[in-house]
Amino acid sequence: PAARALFVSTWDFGAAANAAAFARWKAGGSLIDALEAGAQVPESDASNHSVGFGGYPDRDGHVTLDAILMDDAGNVGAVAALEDMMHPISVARRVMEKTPHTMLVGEGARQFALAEGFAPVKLLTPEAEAAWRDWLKTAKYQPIANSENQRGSALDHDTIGMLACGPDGRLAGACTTSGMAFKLRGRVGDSPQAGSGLFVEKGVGGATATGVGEEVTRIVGTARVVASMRAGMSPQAACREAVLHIAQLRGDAVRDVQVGFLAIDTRGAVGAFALQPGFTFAVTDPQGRTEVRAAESLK
Ligand code: SD4
Repeated sequence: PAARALFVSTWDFGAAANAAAFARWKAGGSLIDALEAGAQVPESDASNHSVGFGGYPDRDGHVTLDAILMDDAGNVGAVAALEDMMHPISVARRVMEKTPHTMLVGEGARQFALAEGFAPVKLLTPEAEAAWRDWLKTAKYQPIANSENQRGSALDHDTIGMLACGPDGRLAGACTTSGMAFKLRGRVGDSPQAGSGLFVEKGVGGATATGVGEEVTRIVGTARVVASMRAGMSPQAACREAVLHIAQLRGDAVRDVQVGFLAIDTRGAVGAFALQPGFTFAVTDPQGRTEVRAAESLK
C-alpha cells in the first residue's frame, strides 16, 4: 500500500502549497496553521489566475474571492465574494475563530477583514485586466475543462483544495479560489460552501472539489464523498461514485465540463476522480516527500 499522506492538494501547483504546509507543520504548527500557510502560496502568486492576487475578475472587472477552512471538531469559517484581500483563507480563519458565524460575504466580509487589521490591496493585475478586456470583446461564457493547463486562456479556472490528516487521524481542510473567470457579479461557487467545495468529518475522512462549481454545489459533492466513505467506501471509490452521479444526473450538460474530487481518510489513504482527463493532485507524506499524480477519470 502507498505511504500514508499528510497533506494532499488539487492540481500540480498544490505541490508548492503542500511544501509550505509541511514546513509550518514541522515547525510545530497545527493542521489549521499548516493549511493556512499552504493556501496562502497560490493566493499571493500573481501568475495563478484562479486564486487570489492575479485572479481573473468577474464580468464587471472585480476580483472576488471565495475561501473556507474547516477542521473535524466542527470548526468552520468561510468568506465569499470577498474583495481587496490578499489572503481570503486568513480572513476565513478569523471568521472561524472570532465570530459565532460560519460565513461572511461581500462587503460585510470586507469590512470584517478591515476591522481585523487586514490591509486592502488591489487584486487586479495588469495581466488579468488585459485578459478581461480581451474577453469583453466577445464575452462568451463557456467553461473549459482543465483550463489551468492553458494559462492565459479566457476561462482559466482552477482552485486549490487542500486536505490534511495528522498522524493521529485528525483531519482538516482548506479551499480558496477566485472562482470562475468573468463570472456574473455576485456569483459564488462551490469552494467556500461546506459540503460542496470542502468537507471533513472526524473518524471518517475529508474531500475537496475543483472544476465547475455549479456542478458540485448541485449535488453537495464533498458531503456526498464523505458520506460514501462513512458507509465504507475507499476515498477512491467515493470520489468515483460522486463523479458518476454528476454524469448520470447531468448527461450532455457536463459533456465538456470538468469536475474533480480529491479525498483522504483517517488512515491517510488518498483517492481522486474526475469527469475529464487532466486532473492532477499533489501528495505529501509525513516525511515531507511530495509526488504529483494524475487522477483517474470517467473519459
Ligand atoms: C468555482 N470550483 O468557483 C471553483 C473553480 C475551480 O477549477 O475549482 N476551478 O467554481
